[in-house]
Amino acid sequence: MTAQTIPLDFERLPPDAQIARSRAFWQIMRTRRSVRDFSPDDVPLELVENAIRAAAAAPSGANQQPWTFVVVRNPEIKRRIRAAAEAEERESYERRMSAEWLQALEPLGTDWHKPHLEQAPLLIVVFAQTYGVKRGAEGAEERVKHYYVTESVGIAVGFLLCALHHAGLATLTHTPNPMAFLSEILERPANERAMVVIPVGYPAEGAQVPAISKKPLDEVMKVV
Ligand code: IYR
Repeated sequence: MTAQTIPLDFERLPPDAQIARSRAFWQIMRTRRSVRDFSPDDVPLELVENAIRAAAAAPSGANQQPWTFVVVRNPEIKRRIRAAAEAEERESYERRMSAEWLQALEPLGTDWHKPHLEQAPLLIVVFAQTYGVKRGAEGAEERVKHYYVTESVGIAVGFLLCALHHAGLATLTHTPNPMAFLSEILERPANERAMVVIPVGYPAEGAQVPAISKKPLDEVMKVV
């Protein structure tokens, strides 16, 4: 069976428009920072829906789109996520993480306290579908192999962070370790594994961020 095709929807832009757009996008993205100090102001759900629509447009292995974005607005569920994350993080910071790791995190000033998990008006918890599930001929559940799951979800999370920032929202990528508690609290099925918790909202008045910088282009780009 050969693939069905449709005409590509693509507008070739004039070169100067391309330059202008590429610069404008860079100028937007260079101001993106991880925020740990959120205002309690609520976020219009449509902004989040549109950002998740953009994330879900990401390429994925065999176009299997192996992701689920759980939007948590319920304060009681946020509270439970914070409590469980802090319990794991406390164990990590006090026992599991190596001295080298703790030293690498020093410029960020992070510790096991995660008040932002409750302060932010919402959390997006991104789950990776490690395999798919379909109904077989006899109605029994069958597993469908998924390909490049981690890469696919990573790309979608990148799209999501860009979209939220572009919409004027602040985000944090939080990766409590281990993350199994998220499947329990959010009652996700056995084929899903939590990848990242993204608090979303507006920065608190006077929010501070670490004084860190990005590597210059010549350090990160090589042309051959
Ligand atoms: N997951 C912990 C530790 C942590 C690890 C890295 I690598 C970071 O860039 C930041 C934090 C936490 O969320 O605090």
